[in-house]
Amino acid sequence: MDQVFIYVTGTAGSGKTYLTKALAEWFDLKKLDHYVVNLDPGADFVPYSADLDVREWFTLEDIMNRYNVGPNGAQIIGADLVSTLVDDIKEEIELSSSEYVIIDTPGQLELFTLRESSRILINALNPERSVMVYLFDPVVSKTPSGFLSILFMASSAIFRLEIPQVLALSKADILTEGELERVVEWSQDPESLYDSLNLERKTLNLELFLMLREAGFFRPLIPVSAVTGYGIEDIYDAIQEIFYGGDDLERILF
Ligand SMILES: Nc1nc2c(ncn2[C@@H]2O[C@H](COP(=O)(O)OP(=O)(O)OP(=O)(O)O)[C@@H](O)[C@H]2O)c(=O)[nH]1
Ligand SMILES: [Mg+2]
Repeated sequence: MDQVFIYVTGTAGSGKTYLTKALAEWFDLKKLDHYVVNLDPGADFVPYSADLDVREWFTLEDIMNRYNVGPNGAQIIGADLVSTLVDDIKEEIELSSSEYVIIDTPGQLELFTLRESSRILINALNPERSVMVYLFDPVVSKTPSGFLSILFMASSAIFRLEIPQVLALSKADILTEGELERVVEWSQDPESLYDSLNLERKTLNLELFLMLREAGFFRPLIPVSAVTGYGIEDIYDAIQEIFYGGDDLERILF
């Protein structure tokens, strides 16, 4: 049986770690065998029990001391060091034989989406059976230009990692019902976003909008809350749809 690798990604503080916990709890509840990986060497605390934790090899502090760099430099070195551990990581995960592997990625999005080490890891584990859940920060997403910027970042992650993506609106519990509906509508009906952007009167935004729409980057956002558990099952369903729904992966990746 092929394992499914779920990479939880998104900008700093968007809720990756708590979504990882919520997904793991949901899999527990449904008695679905799963394995949880923390790839963030800078995490002070993780609220789930990690089956594999990069901090077993090194922490951000170790790197700062050893290479005499600050926290940002250490994050970059940490991301690159992960690529040297790929064989160990792969071996441990394969030993588990869990069907689902949930991977919590480092704080800053660009560390995971832009560095070559992520590609090395994804390719070593199984690029054909990988999906990224991309979290939209709710506070940024509730303005039209904020939404567009995040969609742009999510789209750039597809270019870099070349794996299918499930878009989720995190911390849905902190938005009002009206805000939630509006943001979800923007993702489902690009014209409604165009109208909202038009009110902001920023030409560059409209250009970016047209480019993303033409390229087919608009996909429905799944609202989720790691606090209430809302939407977690929808994420699972979307992942199932990608791997078992009979859709051609080429089509999902354009
Ligand atoms: N209200 C609410 N708060 C949340 C939710 N998910 C996460 N948070 C809070 O948001 C903050 C950041 O959540 P994390 O899960 O640590 O975010 P992250 O993306 O892993 O953060 P970094 O790894 O530091 O980039 C924490 O204080 C969480 O308690 C949610 O669904 N609802
Ligand atoms: Mg985190």
